[in-house]
Amino acid sequence: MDNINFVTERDPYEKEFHQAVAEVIESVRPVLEQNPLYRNERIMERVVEPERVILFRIPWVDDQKQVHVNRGFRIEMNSAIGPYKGGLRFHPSVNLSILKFLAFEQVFKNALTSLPMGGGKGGSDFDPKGKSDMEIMRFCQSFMSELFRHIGPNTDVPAGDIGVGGREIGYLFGMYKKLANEFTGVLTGKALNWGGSLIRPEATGYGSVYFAAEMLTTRNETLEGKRCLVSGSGNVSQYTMEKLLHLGATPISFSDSSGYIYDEVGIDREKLDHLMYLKNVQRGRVSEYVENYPEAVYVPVDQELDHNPMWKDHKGDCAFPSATQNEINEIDAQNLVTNGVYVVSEGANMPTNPEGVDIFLENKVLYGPGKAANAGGVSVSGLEMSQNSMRLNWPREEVDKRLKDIMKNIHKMCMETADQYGASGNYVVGANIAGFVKVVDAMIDQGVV
Ligand code: NDP
Ligand code: 2IT
Repeated sequence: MDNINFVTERDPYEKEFHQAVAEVIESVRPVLEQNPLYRNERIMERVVEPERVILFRIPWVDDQKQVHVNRGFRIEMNSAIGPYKGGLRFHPSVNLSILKFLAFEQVFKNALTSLPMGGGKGGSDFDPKGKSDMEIMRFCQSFMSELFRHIGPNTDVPAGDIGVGGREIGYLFGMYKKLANEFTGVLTGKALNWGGSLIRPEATGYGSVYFAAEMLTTRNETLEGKRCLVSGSGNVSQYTMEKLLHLGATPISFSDSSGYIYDEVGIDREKLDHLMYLKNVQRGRVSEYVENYPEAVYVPVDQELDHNPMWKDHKGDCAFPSATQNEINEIDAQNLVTNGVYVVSEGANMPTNPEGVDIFLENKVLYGPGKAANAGGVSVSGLEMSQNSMRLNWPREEVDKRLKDIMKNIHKMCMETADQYGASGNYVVGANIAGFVKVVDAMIDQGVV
């Protein structure tokens, strides 16, 4: 039970899921060795098996009256410490393996927040790119017309992820409310005037920067003056850049799946506002940025290359991978180290492959793995759930302070746990063990169910 074979044999095609499980198994091996109870209770076998997987048909009609069929999923992974909680991803690459890896990571991430949330993830292989608002609405309504019977404010509370932002949460919520005949906090990431929380849109990016700042304090440094490579250009990336600016750092890049922008002199407030308009209102591509800022360069990236030139061709101090899984392989990790990067805070989920992680650790990079560094998003989702239950709204300063405190606490917990297991400075070991122990102890308390 403490090697990955039993998982790969059972589900041979789920390679992203294997990757996520293998990392946790590796980290928690000393814990299993010290606690025979975990082995006797078959805890590893239990924790890798989702409590429930829901798979459904999503038929919808496009603007040309053509019928399409997509596939919908919800992985209800683990409810030992609270209702299932985690985002929905709409992207053509979505499949069972990707959602199981995300749900598995979510279980331990949510445990680290110290809020009462279990783990889940869902979504569809639907591609929102190029779709009209009405097509998005019809798709979301069809998706929710099946999902609604499986979720609820005390059962399973979805939110956004890639391809699911404020617009989609609105359409999903409207359909849920109609079908359930109930106005309730069943989704997070809602707009402010109908139950959303201040700081939720900002939370993942802000949290990832707060985590980087905490890691830097261990070397008596701050983010002030640091040059930061950021990837992605969506929700997480944008608010990562915003918080970097607040703290006196200089973001110098961002990207999408077609290529990246490098802006040598830095992306300032005005440029970031323009990017936010370009992405969130015009729903354009990052290549269009150079039309307004010709001093920046746009570099198209061939996804088939064995490395990403954004991580190779530019010097920096910090990297904030905030696009998607496995965007940094071992070549990229080595290139980053060679270019002087010594802080990596993962806004995305599992953006670095295992060989890349080893390179960061061998080179003493301050490396914050996604399940710790990007936990700010789901933390403020948890705070949105609390506000919904109390039927009140906290002011911006209050939510931001709570977010900052949670990120500090996660950092401390990871550090202390790593120290305790002889792996000082290794946030991967710290995060995996701290999250794992909390969840599996709750499972044991609750019996074999
Ligand atoms: P968005 O949809 O807002 O943005 C996604 C960004 O990543 C886009 O720039 C997109 O480019 C790029 N991207 C997506 N897929 C790929 C791919 N296969 N190759 C290259 N680039 C890609 O999503 P978010 O910002 O919300 O999510 C980004 C990451 O952060 C994900 O890993 C997500 O799981 C994680 N995360 C998100 C949280 C949240 O609260 N939203 C919380 C914690 C983690 P393009 O437009 O070309 O597709
Ligand atoms: O990966 C993640 O933590 C998210 N997409 C956010 C989940 C949430 O429930 O806010």
